[in-house]
Amino acid sequence: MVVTSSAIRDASAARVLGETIVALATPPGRGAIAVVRCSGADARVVAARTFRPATPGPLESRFVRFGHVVDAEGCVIDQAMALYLAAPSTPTGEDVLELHVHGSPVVVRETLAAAQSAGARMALPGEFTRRAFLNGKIDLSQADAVADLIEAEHRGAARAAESRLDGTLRDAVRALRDPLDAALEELAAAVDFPDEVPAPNSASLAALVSALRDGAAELRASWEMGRLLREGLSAAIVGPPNAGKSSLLNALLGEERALVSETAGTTRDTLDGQTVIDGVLLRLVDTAGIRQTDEAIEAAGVERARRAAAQASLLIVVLDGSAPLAQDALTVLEQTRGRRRLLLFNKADLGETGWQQWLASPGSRESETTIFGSVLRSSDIERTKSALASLGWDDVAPDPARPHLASAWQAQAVEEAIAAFDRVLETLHAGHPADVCVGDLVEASAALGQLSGEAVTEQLLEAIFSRFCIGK
Ligand SMILES: Nc1nc2c(ncn2[C@@H]2O[C@H](COP(=O)(O)OP(=O)(O)OP(=O)(O)O)[C@@H](O)[C@H]2O)c(=O)[nH]1
Ligand SMILES: [Mg+2]
Repeated sequence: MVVTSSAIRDASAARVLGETIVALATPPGRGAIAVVRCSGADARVVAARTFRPATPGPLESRFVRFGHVVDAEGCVIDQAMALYLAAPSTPTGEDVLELHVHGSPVVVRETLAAAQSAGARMALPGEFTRRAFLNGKIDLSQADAVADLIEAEHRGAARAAESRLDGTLRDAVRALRDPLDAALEELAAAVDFPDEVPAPNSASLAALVSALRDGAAELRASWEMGRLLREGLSAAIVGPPNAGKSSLLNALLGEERALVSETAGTTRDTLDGQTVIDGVLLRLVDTAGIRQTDEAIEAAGVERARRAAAQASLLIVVLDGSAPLAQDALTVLEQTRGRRRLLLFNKADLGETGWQQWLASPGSRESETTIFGSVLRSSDIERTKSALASLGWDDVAPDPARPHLASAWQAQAVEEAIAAFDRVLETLHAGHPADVCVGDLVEASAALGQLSGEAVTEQLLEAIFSRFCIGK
């Protein structure tokens, strides 16, 4: 069921906003400081009962005070700094109290207990952010962005989340939804007051809907980029033994991650590493050299290599370009044909027999990304990185600042809007009057509204806020 955000806000607000919540806002464990955060109407009461300032006088909003945290009996738990923020200009829109105590698990536990005796209850996962949403501080795409920002493991993902937090996606959605809602209002008026308001012109409505559909399709296309920025790309390094696969992994990572030796069959198991190219996370997997073998452990390694290759979105096929291409090399080339792959003919410093053999073979006539070089040369590693970027993200460097979809529920909402736009266009092209389209236009508007949180289901709210940890 789709309901408006104000209805959800009213219902949920009545249910939860009365209570004051508390949680540890910093990671659990030991640290220099830990921040225990309270939000709700009674934050001031909690402050009065748990914090004793070193100098007399009440806490003032936005001023940090030094003092002691005390338990229900008035016994000192720890020295602390207290920051009080008065509603409504706070992250949650409610009164907020932060107690900065020493980062000791015991102190944290006792401070949380003191806050609970003072009237607060433990927060549920994501409840602080949920309150920010319910109080109109952020929209849903921003709430999702907060979760992404916390989860981000590299700069590209963090910058993408930040830009959505800034509202780039919300603004892009509004640019579609505002004209759509204006058209809907006009249609509704014509239906309600046929004598006073002229029926809208079908041709101009069709032109508008067609432009909105294009905008929505552009957003849909941005999902690919959003996913790339968030999850990165998996690339398996495969090839026959001794070709230089592990040397390539080390060079790309800039560290001696994998063992390298002149003995063929050095790598037995798969090895992971991560690097960032053009702001995109590349999840690399080095694998055992693929060849026919009777040796049980090596065979198991080869099996794992095949599995890693099957799961990766991109393959880096490393071959010895200096020596004649043996059967193992030809088999790997054949078995990875048709996959998104980069062919790296390595060991150029030792010769080019294998490379020339490849150039003379029919396979080389397919247009493929191919490099002849040496993983021991930094210029060739740079060429390899550029080649990976153009293979992985189609020559267009992903731009985190561009509006983009970042999760499956957003992609689904846009998909629903596009389907509704298509139905409207079909109806209009079939010559039906514009007012027949009201239902589909409402659906399109509701689908887009989900992105900004202006029309959302309880189920969706649950799905989004359950992604958070307690204390966020
Ligand atoms: N001269 C030269 N030697 C290289 C080059 N790349 C790798 N090597 C050497 O080739 C040998 C094999 O390198 P590895 O990186 O272990 O090869 P691998 O493909 O991981 O081998 P396995 O794990 O056995 O499948 C090592 O002695 C490397 O130092 C290169 O471009 N030029
Ligand atoms: Mg290796």
